[in-house]
Amino acid sequence: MSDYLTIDGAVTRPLRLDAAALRGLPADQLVADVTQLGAKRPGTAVRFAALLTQVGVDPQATYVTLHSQLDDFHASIPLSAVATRAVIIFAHGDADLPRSAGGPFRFFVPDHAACHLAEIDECANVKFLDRIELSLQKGEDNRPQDESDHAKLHQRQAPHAQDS
Ligand SMILES: Nc1nc2c(c(=O)[nH]1)N[C@H]1C(S)=C(S)[C@@H](COP(=O)(O)O)O[C@H]1N2
Ligand SMILES: [Mo]
Repeated sequence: MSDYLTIDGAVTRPLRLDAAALRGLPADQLVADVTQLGAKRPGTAVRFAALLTQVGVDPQATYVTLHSQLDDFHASIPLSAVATRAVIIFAHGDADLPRSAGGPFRFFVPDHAACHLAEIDECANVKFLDRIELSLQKGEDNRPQDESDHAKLHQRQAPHAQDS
């Protein structure tokens, strides 16, 4: 059974994709090595812009909300800030992206700010991503607001994740 990524909300053609479908996209829609974009771990990604083109975004849409049902983590960020530069990491070599690296799908914004210091921060690099929702207004967002909440979030993560 494969995991799916859904893109819906203010779009013309909602989409549901698995990693195999992403692998099959033309090379110019993929980033073969995300460490080139500053990612900490190696991986292959699809350009967010390519997926936005596929779904046909409502011109009125201004926010994108990144959902992880797995750990109930959600970030809602201005679409214009990430539409052209964000990617979604979905593979590591021939394998699917492991859970330990935030897989099966992980949002990644190059040049993000430190956690909770700006709207586009490291917290917005949502792991275990299963749904990307476009909307006309800001959506669900439960990223930590201060350092104490942020520290608590890191506490509940696996030990490998506690170094950021
Ligand atoms: N689903 C989900 N994504 C998440 C988080 C989380 O708790 N859940 N934490 C965020 C924060 S605060 C950070 S610093 C990075 C940590 O990524 P890492 O585990 O790859 O170091 O993931 C971000 N994405
Ligand atoms: Mo963080």
